[in-house]
Amino acid sequence: MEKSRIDLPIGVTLDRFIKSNEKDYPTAVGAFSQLLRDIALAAKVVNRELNKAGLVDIMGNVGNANAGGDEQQKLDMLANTRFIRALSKGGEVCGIISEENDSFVDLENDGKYIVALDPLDGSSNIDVNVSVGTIFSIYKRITAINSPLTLEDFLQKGRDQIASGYILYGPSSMLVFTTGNGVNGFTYEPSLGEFVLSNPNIQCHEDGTIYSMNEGLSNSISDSKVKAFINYCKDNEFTARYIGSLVADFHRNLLKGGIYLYPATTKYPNGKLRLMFESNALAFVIEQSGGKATDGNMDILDIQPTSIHHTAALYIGSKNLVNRLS
Ligand code: P6P
Repeated sequence: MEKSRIDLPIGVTLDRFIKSNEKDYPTAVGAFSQLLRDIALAAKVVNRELNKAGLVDIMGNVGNANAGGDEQQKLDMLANTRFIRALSKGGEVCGIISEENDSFVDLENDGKYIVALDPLDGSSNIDVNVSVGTIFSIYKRITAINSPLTLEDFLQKGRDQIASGYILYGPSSMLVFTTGNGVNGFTYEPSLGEFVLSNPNIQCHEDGTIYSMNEGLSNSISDSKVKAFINYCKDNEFTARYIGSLVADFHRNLLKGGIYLYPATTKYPNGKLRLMFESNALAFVIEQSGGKATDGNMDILDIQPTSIHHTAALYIGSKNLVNRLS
């Protein structure tokens, strides 16, 4: 007989999950756990603002562009402020780089961690009520605590991340992250104000029949491997799905199998997507779930960033599909 709701457990909250997995981080138990909680808190605040975006004067753009050339939306700036404020108050993070800031933000504290952040990815979709996301990476600082932060602390390879993940603000909002011990997904329960474990130990299918690319750019792509791959997808009647929000496309492909492609184009000869704010975090998640992420030549996680706003081509998702492009 089906269990009544009375008998059903609430489930494993993020707090309980972090506490029960602290053994994975004996050297950083309290600080690291608190940092994850600070990210979850900021995500709840941003989620609340997004849910009422159509009702308050928070839509549209602020009239200038970020370092990557993207038109900054009002909600980009709100999300950026909320995450920086939550991490600053939490005290575990000493420095932040963000897609919305030209240079690094020194929080002037003795925290051990560095955070790289895309506070609101896909934000051009907000005005039309399409899912958007936050992407984050966590690194350990390199320079001595209480010494001045330098670019060395921030220009770290993705392989050096100690954790990464994303929040997907969709029909339901989810927090998906890895600390190097697999990938777990938590669904936000607004009536409780809790992220509850809903997708334990996510595994990415080795194969898939979904491809996500802006095919309107096809004539400005010179890479013959990409052209051949798109033809392969069409010859095999793959499903084309492109939302225009990397987090939403990535999450679907993570759960169902598939590949997201953003090659080098005439407009973006070094690729559009930001290594430090988008690709590294998702590459860590996809590798931890059994998938793969490259720029067409090497693993994303092995790329040495040359600047905070370093861009690269991105092919990410099911291992056997990404291998066709590498
Ligand atoms: P295009 C959003 O700006 C973003 O970084 C990703 O979320 C998205 O997949 C991509 O760019 C969309 O780019 O050139 O297809 O509009």
